[in-house]
Amino acid sequence: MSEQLGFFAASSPEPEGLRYAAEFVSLDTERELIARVAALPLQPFQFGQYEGKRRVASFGFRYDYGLRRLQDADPIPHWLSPIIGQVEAFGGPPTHIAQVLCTEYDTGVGIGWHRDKPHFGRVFGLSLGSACKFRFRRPAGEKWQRFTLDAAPRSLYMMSGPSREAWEHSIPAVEQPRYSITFRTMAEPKR
Ligand SMILES: O=C(O)CCC(=O)C(=O)O
Repeated sequence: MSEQLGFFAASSPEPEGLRYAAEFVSLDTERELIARVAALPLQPFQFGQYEGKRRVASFGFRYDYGLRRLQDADPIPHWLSPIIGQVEAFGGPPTHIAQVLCTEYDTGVGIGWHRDKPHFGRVFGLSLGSACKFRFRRPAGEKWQRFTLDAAPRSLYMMSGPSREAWEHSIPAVEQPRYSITFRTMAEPKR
């Protein structure tokens, strides 16, 4: 766990494999990335026959909930290259980002409890525009063990190991518009 994560944690114990970096990008970069994401042809998140309220654009791959498999998506745009370089450096070698999801949350929109699809490996999330409560839970007997990360704008989180595989995560309705860019590696083949 990073020292910064301990500082921002609202409850404990924190999920193993979770790392957090405050001020991962500058205010100028945040403004630029928000403008880029807002200009994308964002579409309501499709969950089989259901539509989520958040609006998204996938690059590299997208998970099709109807077909239950990964599909190719548009290539990752060049404007994301510098930030991907930064994320890969944060992850350390041999981090290779293969999938990117850009998301827009309007005020009052969140994301329900889930774990990311097993096709993906580590998950990195850049928060832009406003803060959110990034909640974690995992079963503990008949109850849930819970943890909340206050994800500040311009911060990056990384989920790996148990924080990614054993804990679910969710974001309650945001109080101000929020954008996020999620960067994913592919899962390593099982031996
Ligand atoms: O917006 C975020 O930081 C999280 C997004 C997320 O959990 C997802 O798209 O699966």
